[in-house]
Amino acid sequence: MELSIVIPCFNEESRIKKSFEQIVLYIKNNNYDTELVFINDGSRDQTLSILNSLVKNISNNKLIKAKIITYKMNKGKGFAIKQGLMHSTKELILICDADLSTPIEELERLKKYIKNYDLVIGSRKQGDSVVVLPQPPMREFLGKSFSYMSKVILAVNINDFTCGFKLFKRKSAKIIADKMTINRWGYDSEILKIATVLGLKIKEIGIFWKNDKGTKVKLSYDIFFSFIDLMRIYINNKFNRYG
Ligand SMILES: Nc1nc2c(ncn2[C@@H]2O[C@H](COP(=O)(O)OP(=O)(O)O)[C@@H](O)[C@H]2O)c(=O)[nH]1
Ligand SMILES: [Mg+2]
Repeated sequence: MELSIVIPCFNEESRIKKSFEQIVLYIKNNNYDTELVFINDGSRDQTLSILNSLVKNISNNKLIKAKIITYKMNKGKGFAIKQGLMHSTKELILICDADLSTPIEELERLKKYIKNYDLVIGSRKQGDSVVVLPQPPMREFLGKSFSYMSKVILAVNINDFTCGFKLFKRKSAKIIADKMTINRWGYDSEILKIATVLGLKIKEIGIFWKNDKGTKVKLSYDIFFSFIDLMRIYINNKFNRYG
């Protein structure tokens, strides 16, 4: 299998090494021809130097290639994901969080469906989802409200919009990335709206998810702007910008 793994990183100095090692181990065990695409989104800690040395350590590995896209200003996860999708070159493209809240092995579940779909997304809201450590109650409530509003306002029939574990066929990743405009947290809903407007086939799959306490989401601020993003997506769609 040919695979790109896109990992957005913002101030991940304490989490990225462990996740990197887990991903490399998984790739070796499965013999996947893999490209790792790290986006260092204006981190203000040691993320970049840690990434540089991790990538250097695997530079002799035939199975794994890695690239780091880096810029000085923090632009947001949506912007970082867009860069990652645009710079990915393999047949299948996975986006996943740097904390591996969804363990990389869960790709095996998504992979089974990608042949028949354009986009297969991890979900914490399916019958067979396993959520070990839920998010704090307020965050979970706001997350659910956001998914519910995305579903109703954007008319997209998905239950969990914001799980950071999504698998794309290259072609769908490219057309979606080309149309993405949301730089911050509302980007998930935009991806799924674009996919729906373009008539791409989406499959939502239950995955294992374990909350990591080190979140960078600032509840009031980020959630407020996510709802503004939702309105922007709605308006973009009304003006036919995703078609
Ligand atoms: N590019 C980018 N990525 C971010 C930003 N904030 C968080 N992330 C990344 O998004 C992923 C999930 O972040 P996290 O803080 O764990 O969010 P949570 O799990 O939804 O609470 C991680 O890979 C982070 O590095 C940001 O401002 N820019
Ligand atoms: Mg997290």
